[in-house]
Amino acid sequence: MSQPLRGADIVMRCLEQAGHKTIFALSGNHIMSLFDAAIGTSIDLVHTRHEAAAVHAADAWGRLTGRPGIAMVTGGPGHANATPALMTALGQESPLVLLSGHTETTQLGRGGFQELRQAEMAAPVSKASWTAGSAETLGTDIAKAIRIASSGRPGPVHLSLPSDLLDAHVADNAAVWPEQSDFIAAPIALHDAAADAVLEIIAGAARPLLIAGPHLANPPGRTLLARLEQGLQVPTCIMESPRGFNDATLGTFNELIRRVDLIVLLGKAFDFTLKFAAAPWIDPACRVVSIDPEGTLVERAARETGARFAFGCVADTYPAGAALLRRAPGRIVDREAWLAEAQAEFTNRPASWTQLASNTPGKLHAIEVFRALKPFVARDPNTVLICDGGEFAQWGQSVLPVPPRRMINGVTGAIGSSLPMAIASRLVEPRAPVFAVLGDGTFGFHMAEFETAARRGLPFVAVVGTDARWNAEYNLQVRDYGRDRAVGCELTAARYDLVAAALGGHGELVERPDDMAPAIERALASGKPACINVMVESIPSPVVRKPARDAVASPPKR
Ligand SMILES: Cc1ncc(C[n+]2csc(CCOP(=O)(O)OP(=O)(O)O)c2C)c(N)n1
Ligand SMILES: [Mg+2]
Repeated sequence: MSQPLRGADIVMRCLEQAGHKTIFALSGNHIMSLFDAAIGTSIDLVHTRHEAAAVHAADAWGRLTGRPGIAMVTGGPGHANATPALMTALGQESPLVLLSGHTETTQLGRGGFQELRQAEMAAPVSKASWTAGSAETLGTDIAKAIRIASSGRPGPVHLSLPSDLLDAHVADNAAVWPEQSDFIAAPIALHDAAADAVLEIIAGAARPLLIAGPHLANPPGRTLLARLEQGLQVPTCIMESPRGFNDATLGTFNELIRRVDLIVLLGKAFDFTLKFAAAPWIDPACRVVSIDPEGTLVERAARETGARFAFGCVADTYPAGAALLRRAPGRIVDREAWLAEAQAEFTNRPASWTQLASNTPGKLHAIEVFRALKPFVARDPNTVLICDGGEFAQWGQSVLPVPPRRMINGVTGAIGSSLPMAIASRLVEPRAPVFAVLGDGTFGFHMAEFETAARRGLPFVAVVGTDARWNAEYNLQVRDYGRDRAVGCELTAARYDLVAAALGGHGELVERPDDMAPAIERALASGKPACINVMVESIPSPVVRKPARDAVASPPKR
């Protein structure tokens, strides 16, 4: 009496039952059965104009909801297009599942259509990557992919789905349906004794600093950090930029970190962003604690810091934070002055910035753009702010407030994800403004997504700084090789606003500071995906130093 199901129906049913009802997709031969199986379900296929865009959208979905975003692409070239976008998600520790169609298993090794070693291709940029082996167990594959993506340090997972398995008919009673518990991994707790040991080390420090990894750059993560700051009397920050100590959001972090005598890494990978905890950036006597979901990263911190390594423990970040807070009462040293000192460094911006303005008629200084945008970002706590790209966006990251839902392209420094991310953001957040700030070069990566957004009625405001240049790289050339050897970084001051309008969105061209705020108002009121194309001076990104070097310095090499 059981109805024969296709493998594709099993996949869709499992996703639907687990509550994954939005799938960012781009069609192709190998996955048309999945499109067909979505009919009659509550699953919404949001189809994009490039496979990487589908992955970036799923990445934003994961960061904003805390549950894996789902991307679905075809095999071979579709998978090859999607794979690079996994790197951004891996760096930002964002949960997502990439489902890629795949050559029929019967054609493997025989020159099958679009045959490609897909699992191997995605492996270096994902937490796990494999090819489904039977139609009956597709449901448990889906559950496992979701479980791995969301457990421990979140991240992207890839699962290839051979098209013959998707087309195969499976008797309902032959299918292995996953249990609810198959979708969730049990968290790794920080045990009381370990929490007490960490608290004791913190109590013995004069100037401790807790540094969190990118997966805490979301509302629950920021809330946890605020509670830890008060409950442990330790300043906290998130390091999620490839600029490391020069992250424009962190003010004069360079000055602060020099004075720190204990770094507590909470789910923060020990890596180049920390300058490997080396002198002169960090006091050679500064001790290090690592609490991390991955044993290999605790081990790396221990090996890199040697005798300065004070303690290490494998634990998931949220339960670890909760355990520290639970055990803190009675074990805490009051550090009001140190907390205020750290806060002053984080919020430190050169006083001279209030005077900064454009010297070029018809062009704005980046800071003039963000001065105008600032009140719009601050207006609603649910606002989503996405910062993407080179020098222009760095000014945004240092001038704009950080709403709980701020996303940056992240540790990998990979530019180009912001327009697809804005699409996913609007699907998650129906009302509050969604802003993306990006450079003109970066705009080109996924500008066709304006068509996706307009087609789906998903308004957002993209503020594009057009300096007719890949300016971040141009600045590296000027610094390292000299102005006369700058090559290959020039663009044109193209009318990206007209591109947005042509694709069904709203366009604004801004050439004077006074026109910025009204353009934002009109863009928000348009109810469409909008591009505010701002002609800007080509200037280096800000590096905040104090007090003598209170100036715009050249960017660090990336
Ligand atoms: C995927 C990827 N390609 C290339 C780079 C190198 N890169 C970093 S910033 C940048 C320039 C960005 O130009 P634009 O978006 O115009 O911003 P601007 O620096 O001009 O403000 C480039 C090419 C990168 N980080 N990621
Ligand atoms: Mg540019």
